[in-house]
Amino acid sequence: MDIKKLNIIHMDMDAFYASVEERDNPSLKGKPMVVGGRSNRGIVTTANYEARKYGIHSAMPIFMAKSLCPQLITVPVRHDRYRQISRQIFSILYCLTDQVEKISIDEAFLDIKDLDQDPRQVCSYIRDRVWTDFALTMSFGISYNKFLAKIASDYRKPQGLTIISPEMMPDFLYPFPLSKVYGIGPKSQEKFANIGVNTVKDLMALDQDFLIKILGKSGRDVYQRIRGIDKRPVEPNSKRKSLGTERTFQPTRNEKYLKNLLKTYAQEISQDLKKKKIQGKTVIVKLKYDDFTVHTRSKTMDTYSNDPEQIYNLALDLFQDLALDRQVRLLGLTVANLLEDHIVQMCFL
Ligand code: TTP
Ligand code: MG
Repeated sequence: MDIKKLNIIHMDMDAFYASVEERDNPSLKGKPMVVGGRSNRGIVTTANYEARKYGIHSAMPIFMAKSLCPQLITVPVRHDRYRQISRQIFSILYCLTDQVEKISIDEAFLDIKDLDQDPRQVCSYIRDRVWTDFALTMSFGISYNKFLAKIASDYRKPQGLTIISPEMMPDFLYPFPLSKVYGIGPKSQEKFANIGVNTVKDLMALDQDFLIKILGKSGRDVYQRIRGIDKRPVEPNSKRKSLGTERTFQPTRNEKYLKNLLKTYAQEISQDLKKKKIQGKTVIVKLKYDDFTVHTRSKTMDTYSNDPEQIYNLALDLFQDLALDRQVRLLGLTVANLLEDHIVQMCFL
């Protein structure tokens, strides 16, 4: 098996809110603790792993958690703090690739196809970075689609790393309870249990039409996913991909005019990037000739920049690479491959 074909990673932080609280207040470490409302009427958002040994879990009322473990410590929720740390963790992911799909505050899919690296090394890089910077741990799942990568990250926690390769399918999933299969909610689980279907292996024996009867439209997805088929791509959360400008004018071959225009563009784009606190790595020059043919040239720099000189110099190189053998009616300049300033700084520490 070619390990690089396993290009989908699912990452999930371990006991996220509780771990952030332990990090900020180390005296909580090693003691059963939940994050949740101060009053007994509140509910548990999450429990640290010590508290989980008592059977305490998310969404359980605090009074019930305390009855299971009288010495339980409860810590109030600090959403702003978790969001702040989450943003920084995601910054580390964006340093590696823009193919990041955020699923929740502590969970993401990555498609690392373009990195051309061993996924285990990518995970270990992320793990080390997050540990060094935030003293927090996470679990990873590596596979060839989203469904399996998510199942894998949940398989061994905390600090887990599980790989599901095509060779391990479908046997690997056989013992899984239906609660682990995305698309089968508690009500459907009950319906299946009534007919003696409790595991993926049991589910495998049923045909697609039957699954559709019980699960509705998602029956088809479930039928395919347990067989290792999931075509959903990693969908990066809509982030601005590029910033550019272009103008159409009276057709011309005046090199000086075009170069000046390029300089103006570079200054405008640089100002815009600086205002938005972002930097770019790729510069693209576009020319439309009088006959309406469009030619572009692009180049990626070694480092991110929003400096007007640097953008202009590279744009000029690219422009000179394009022939001025015909009249030009449009000139465009774009800076792509964008990253926020604070992420750029983190990436190159
Ligand atoms: P999860 O990733 O589901 O849980 P977790 O990170 O605490 O633990 P695990 O190691 O099993 O991944 O959720 C992430 C955070 O979201 C969690 O720390 C608290 C919050 N959360 C709630 O507020 N309510 C809930 O019901 C759940 C499940 C999570
Ligand atoms: Mg988690």
